[in-house]
Amino acid sequence: MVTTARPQEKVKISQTKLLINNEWVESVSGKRFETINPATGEVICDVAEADAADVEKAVAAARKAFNTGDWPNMSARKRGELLYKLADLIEQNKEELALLETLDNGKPIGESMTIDLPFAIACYRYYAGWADKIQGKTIPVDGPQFCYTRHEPVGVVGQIIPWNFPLVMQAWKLGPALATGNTVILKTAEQTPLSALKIGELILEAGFPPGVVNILSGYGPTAGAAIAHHMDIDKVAFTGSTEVGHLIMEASAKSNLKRVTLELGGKSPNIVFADADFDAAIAGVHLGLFFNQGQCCNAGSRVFVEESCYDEFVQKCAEKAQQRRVGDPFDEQTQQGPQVDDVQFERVMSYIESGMREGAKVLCGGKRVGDRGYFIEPTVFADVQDHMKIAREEIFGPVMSIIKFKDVEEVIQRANDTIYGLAAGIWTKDLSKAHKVAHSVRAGTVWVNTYHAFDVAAPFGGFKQSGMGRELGEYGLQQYTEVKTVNIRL
Ligand code: TXE
Repeated sequence: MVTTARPQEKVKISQTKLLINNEWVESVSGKRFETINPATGEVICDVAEADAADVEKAVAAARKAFNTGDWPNMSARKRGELLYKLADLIEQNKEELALLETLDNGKPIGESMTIDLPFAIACYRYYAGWADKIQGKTIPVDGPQFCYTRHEPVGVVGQIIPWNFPLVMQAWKLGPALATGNTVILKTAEQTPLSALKIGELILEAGFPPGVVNILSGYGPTAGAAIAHHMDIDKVAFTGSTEVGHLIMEASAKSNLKRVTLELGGKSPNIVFADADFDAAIAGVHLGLFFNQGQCCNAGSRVFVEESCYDEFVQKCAEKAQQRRVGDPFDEQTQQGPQVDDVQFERVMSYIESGMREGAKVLCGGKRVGDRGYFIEPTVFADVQDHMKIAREEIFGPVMSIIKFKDVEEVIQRANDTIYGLAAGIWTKDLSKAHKVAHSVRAGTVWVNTYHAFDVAAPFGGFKQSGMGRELGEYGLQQYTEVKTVNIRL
């Protein structure tokens, strides 16, 4: 049952303009676009719509701030203090931000409050701590020479983020970029511009100098493409679809060879061996797929289950999915809200139809919930075959595909038979087996007897077409610095 949300009554929207050079401005074109509440399909408000002309203005501000403003002269420790201050301000405004996030994205308020906000805050604090610890090396070269390296900021950075974790993605991008001394043009996803604008207000309140952070709401083919093609942007960091990831690389190649980091799609295997803790595996597989309405790049979307426990496991998965509480994201009991928009809703429904057409067995779900908003029943397919579309393509919705396997070697080979390589899960009590599979799966993160276990200190990113580069942790910093070698004849 979907109850009607009355979110507008609870949420304050204080900002809808673009943030350029520490000023809130309308777009050059004067255009605005609507952002929709996915729980109802109603318009929340409209926001200024950036395109190439606004990107131009933002790049000029970011370039000035990088070359001549207060930013390059600021001590690294002071940069860290600004990031700590921003984290504190986010914490003070936690509830307002969580409400905005739930309104614009549709994720359950309980998750916005206990997962997204704490994770974003932790990320700013983590990178605040790194700001004055970015160090090069002294290198023992031959001859009477003194050689050392400096890790200098890359420069003006364009960051393009998706809608599935708007605040968290903003933190993953801004935290390391600012800690290392870059200036930023951040473009949010057109589905979810609101929480980032509130962060913009807090960035001003914290006291970041003009031009250091510029925030643009806008569409991909206009504002996003202008960033990717810009001749004066030194690096672009992108999170989104693999399809657009290809376009970003191409734009870099055709423009100024700007540095590119990509965090893209996935079709991650979550492998359950018969010797696993059965209940823990059921819970882990459920969370691995259904968390965040299934809208996770690292979702465990191919559930491989060993033959000897397959029938019982499949039945328990369906029972658990049926118990999932779908509904008003502002209700604290809700576990699953709507998909983010009509496009994603249609896309997920078409994958469900394709699974049925190709002969997978629907154990539960498969239909829309209610008659307004973009809610989909938690859906479980069993007897999925490797060649089926639902086993090969990223669905990005609450649709679990369960696949049977016989032994370790076979499942490793099948788990790796994908263009993606973002994450993997393994459920077993056998330590040797866990290590063997963990080392054999071609994925950027492997979780053993857990799933979605993120930490700001642990790197995350993809093998193969799931991306390039790593975010989070110390590894994430490397993507935001250039190494300079200084060699002095003594
Ligand atoms: O992604 P897009 P969409 C996957 C998921 C989903 C599918 C499509 O499978 O169903 O992608 O989602 C900007 N130049 N992921 O259409 O288009 C866009 O404005 C520059 C996985 O939302 O890739 C937004 O800011 N930028 C994923 C961002 O790219 C462009 C998260 C993501 O949008 C652009 C989201 C262009 N030509 C979707 N076109 C993950 N890895 O977590 C679009 N954008």
